[in-house]
Amino acid sequence: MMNTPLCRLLEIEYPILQGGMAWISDASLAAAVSEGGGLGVISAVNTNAEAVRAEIRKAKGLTARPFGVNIMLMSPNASEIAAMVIEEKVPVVTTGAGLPAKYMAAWREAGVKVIPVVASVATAKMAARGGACAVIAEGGESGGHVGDLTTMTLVPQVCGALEIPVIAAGGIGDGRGLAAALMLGAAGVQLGTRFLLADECTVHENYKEKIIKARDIDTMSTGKRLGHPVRALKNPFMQEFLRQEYDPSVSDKDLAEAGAGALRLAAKEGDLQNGCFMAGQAAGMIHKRQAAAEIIREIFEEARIILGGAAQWLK
Ligand code: TUI
Repeated sequence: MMNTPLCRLLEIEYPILQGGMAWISDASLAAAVSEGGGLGVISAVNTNAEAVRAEIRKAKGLTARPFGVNIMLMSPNASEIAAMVIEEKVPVVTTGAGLPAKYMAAWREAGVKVIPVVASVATAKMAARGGACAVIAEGGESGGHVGDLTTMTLVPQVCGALEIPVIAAGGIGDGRGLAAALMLGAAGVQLGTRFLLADECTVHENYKEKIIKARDIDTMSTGKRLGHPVRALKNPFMQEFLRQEYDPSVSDKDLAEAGAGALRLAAKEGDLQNGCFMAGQAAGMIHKRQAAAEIIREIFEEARIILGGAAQWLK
């Protein structure tokens, strides 16, 4: 077991959150992570409030431990999902791609613990002032929608600016990453890519195989022109998207349309040509399938040894 301020805040055994991954993080994965002592998170990005409610109820049937829901604020269903999580008494909400200012009062009143993902110090400070109980500082090594800064530079700066617990995300794939994050001042970590290979993760087999085969240099980010770059594994879809991004004859609208639906094709259909296989740079260090509980246990054991030996360099 570990005991960081985040463990106490969220009532979890290990300070390890599972990232909310659109089309991927369902009740099966979230419940398995929570049962393993971390915080599982159901993604509410790709669907409407009733479908998310069904996943929440399914997760409640699989675990009595706390779990969270991730809301992507750019999603057209964000406000109905924001209301539904209160009805379902979801203990923790994480948010991405914006700040949840307009929902904060209702969530706080209902006792929901709100943990926004941030990619800069300014956004982190706004989140803390707005009543967040912790923030996830996500570096550009992460998969999906990414910010500019690296985890190594973002996390200590956010930790230096806030009083509330900071969770490090982006580029963390094992116990070395957890130990390093704690050294940077974080109270915990969030991992997405590693949990793609959890036995309980229902993503398409082709997605899992691509992660297993990925090398360090096999992700790329595209879409900066649209204001929200996305990191994913290199494949024909990503190469073509990059080509269109640099083609001035392609309008922003056409470019955005070229991206729509590609994540679903990857996650649900395993479409190797036309799918967008979002993944972080940690994909290169993730090679095996395991139960979610075993992933958490292994990360903790690795970190325990590293942290225990950390004083050896001191004279
Ligand atoms: O949200 C993510 N990662 C995601 S969302 C997603 S779904 C998607 N699908 C297709 C295209 C685009 C997205 C896939 N991956 N991570 C959390 C995150 N939030 N990263 C960066 C931010 C962020 C950015 C700006 C948070 C707050 C923010 O505030 C803006 C401001 O005004 O400062």
